[in-house]
Amino acid sequence: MFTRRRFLEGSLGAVAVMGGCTAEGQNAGTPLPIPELVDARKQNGAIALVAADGEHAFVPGRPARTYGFSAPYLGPVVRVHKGDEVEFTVENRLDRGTTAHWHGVLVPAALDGGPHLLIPPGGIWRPVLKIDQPETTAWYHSHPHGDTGRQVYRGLAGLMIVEDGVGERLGLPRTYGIDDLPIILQDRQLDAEGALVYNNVGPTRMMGMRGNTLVVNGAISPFAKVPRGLVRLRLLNAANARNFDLRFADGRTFHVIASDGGYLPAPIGMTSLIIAPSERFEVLVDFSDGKVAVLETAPDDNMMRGMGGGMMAGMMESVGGELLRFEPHSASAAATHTIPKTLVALATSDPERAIRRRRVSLDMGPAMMRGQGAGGGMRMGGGMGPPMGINGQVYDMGRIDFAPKLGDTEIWEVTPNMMAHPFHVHGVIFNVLSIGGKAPASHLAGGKDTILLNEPAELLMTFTQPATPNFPFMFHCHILEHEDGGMMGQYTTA
Ligand SMILES: [Cu+2]
Repeated sequence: MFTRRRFLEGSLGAVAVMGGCTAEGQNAGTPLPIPELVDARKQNGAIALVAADGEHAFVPGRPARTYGFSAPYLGPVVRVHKGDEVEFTVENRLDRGTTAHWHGVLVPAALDGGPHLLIPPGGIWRPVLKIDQPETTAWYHSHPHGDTGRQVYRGLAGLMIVEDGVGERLGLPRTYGIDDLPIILQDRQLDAEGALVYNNVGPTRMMGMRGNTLVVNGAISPFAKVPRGLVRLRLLNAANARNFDLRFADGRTFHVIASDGGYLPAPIGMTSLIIAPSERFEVLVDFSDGKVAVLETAPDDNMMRGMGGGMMAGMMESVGGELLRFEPHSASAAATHTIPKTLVALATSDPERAIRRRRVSLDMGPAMMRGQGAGGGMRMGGGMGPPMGINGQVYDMGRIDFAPKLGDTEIWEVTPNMMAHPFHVHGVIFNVLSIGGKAPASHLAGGKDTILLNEPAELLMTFTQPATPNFPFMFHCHILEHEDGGMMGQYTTA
């Protein structure tokens, strides 16, 4: 269905011909790039990140202008440990303001790297993060209001690993770059010269920036040599807008062991997995049979409905095909062959503890045009085009939308409009009580910070991190063009 040939024809034909290197069967391909691992404990608890311009060749020999954190594109994998204090130094060598948001890391809002913590060009930001949460895969990315989509698209993102020793005790694969692999999934629009194309108008504005080319850790259709045994993939969807619908070409079962907030109670065998922008899943894949295995994605069918949405959807890229090929070594035996039967019991959260319910409507199109709510209506969000908002209101850095108290437990009833939206809340790990009136699928039943919603959902959350009017937490759609367009709100816990 999604053969390599079709992928090349569908998404890369022009570039491939010009590159002259992709005749089927002749191209050894690109090795999967493995970002540098920076472990805070090996750096005396101090980690430096420099946001700067770079050059990165998505298509070999055709460098594109990019951004990166201490790298030409993307950034190092940063490993931190529960109980430690880590001093970050984030330097901005770009010609415009940026931020570094620690997505999925529970820290006070004044250290969270949201839009209120803009680092001006030439500036340096030094947050000290106290790491206090269970083992998980998080990430970091820039988050300046109105420019997040463009900056992340250019490369300002990286993976972050929080460790507390549980994975080691469970005997999970943990040799970085060997049987523990960072897998950063993105799509990019490349022109005939291999350069990045970005726009935020028309259909892109409405449905988010999508691309004609699938990339993994910045490489097109790379391969990874893996040991014959269990390999752990830390999957991150760092695309601006598209969902990936993952499966192996041979239909093999893989086991989901963790989501955004950490481990699930037990591994869940699956043959396909949808991962929305900013979600993370850790999966175990068994390569003991020694056969080459191809990870691929179906095209993304999350497009706008109604009001000309169908016509606009037809103008959008929706690429499916090969993401990454795994080639097991015949000589290399893996350290791990056994999938644990159980992992970590879920932290029980009792809906009875909730002291209030809030309604959150993710609005675009008619809901915004009608001007529901004060300050909504035709007011423009960031960028060009019709406004987007939450509860009828375009995001405003000076307005606090919700003000729960520290320690409160609440249920948020979140309703998506016009299309599915990946909803993200800063400063909490929440539990999904229901989606469309039903309990969530078991791989979505653990701690989450982002959930893809095509139907109304109930999210249960307890506020443990301080947030003030000067430094509030964000909640928003993680389709970055929706966020930049105003589909974002903010809350305090003072
Ligand atoms: Cu959205």
